[in-house]
Amino acid sequence: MKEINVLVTGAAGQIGYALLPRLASGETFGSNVIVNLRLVEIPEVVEKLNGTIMELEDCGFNTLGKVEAFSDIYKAAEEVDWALLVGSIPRGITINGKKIEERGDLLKINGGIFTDQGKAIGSKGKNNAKILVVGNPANTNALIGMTHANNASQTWMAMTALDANRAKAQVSSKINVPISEINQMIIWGNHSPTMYPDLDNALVKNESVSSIIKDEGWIKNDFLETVQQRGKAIIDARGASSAASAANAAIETVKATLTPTKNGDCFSAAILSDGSYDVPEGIIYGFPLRSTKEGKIEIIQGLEINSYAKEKLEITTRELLEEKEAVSELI
Ligand code: NAX
Repeated sequence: MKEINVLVTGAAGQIGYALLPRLASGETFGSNVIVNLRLVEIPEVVEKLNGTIMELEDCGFNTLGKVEAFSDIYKAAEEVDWALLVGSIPRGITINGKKIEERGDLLKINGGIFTDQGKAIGSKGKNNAKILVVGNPANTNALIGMTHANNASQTWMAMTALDANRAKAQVSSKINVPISEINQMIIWGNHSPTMYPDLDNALVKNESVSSIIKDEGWIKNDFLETVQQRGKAIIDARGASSAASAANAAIETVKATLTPTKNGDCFSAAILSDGSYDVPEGIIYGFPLRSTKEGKIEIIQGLEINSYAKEKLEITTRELLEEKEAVSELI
């Protein structure tokens, strides 16, 4: 059987807990692929992974290979095919007596983590490895990691699939169609409240979702705000951030890259801008993506962006350029 090596950082965290069994079970990479898991945690937490490893063993998955715990990212990154970078420092944590509240401080601290992770994956990971950054601020973390990886054969992405799923769920209940009938749900820009979920290009049976809904007020206000603020609403309701749905979105992103995308659909993730849709090059930006039969990931071209959407794309672009500026010493 084929074997692959999958690295997961933040493996003892809540997303990690929901993610690991699904990576190991055969659901993600297929029932004929052995998955070796390389779990990474900070030194203070790495011991806890022994419990996670015992649980994974006790699941009895046929497709689970070797599971190892690391606190050294350079050792963990050896020969990895996939890296799911979930670990990061949350806002509000106290480091060296200082409470980290400012977005700028958070960007720099997490940026520091992604510098080393990038170097490790770029130098030790396999050529053609794929990297999905989940830890926030995901887009800018991915930019830092990719810069330090300096390995053009590898593909760095930041996760926006959870936002796309949240948008689909809202549309599904608004117009009473099954989620499976909603295609081409694009999340443009940053994984932050400036993201733009695009209902003009989203399709149900090849018809634009916005023209089916015919309720501009709902689209521009209720829908947009619900999707943009969904992460906060979940924290307020359950006292912890999204975990099962975030893990699910990570699994779906991996699967989307492994299966050719059907015509009239896309998957959502942020990748390095090549200037498509007038987005400046050099930022990691949410685009409509397709994976090809050859396993390449491409930005779907030629979609129409109306003037309202253009404004929204510019807002999220501006935020990403500001984030890039805030971490300029790291890239
Ligand atoms: P947890 O706090 O439960 O777990 C994070 C884990 O990462 C901890 O165990 C911590 O020890 C570990 N960690 C920190 N620094 C590390 C490093 N340098 N190397 C390895 N491990 C490290 O957070 P969890 O709820 O699992 O969320 C993880 C990240 O996902 C957060 O940054 C969160 O903001 C982000 N999210 C991103 C989403 C997205 O759609 N892109 C949605 C969900 C989630 O909010």
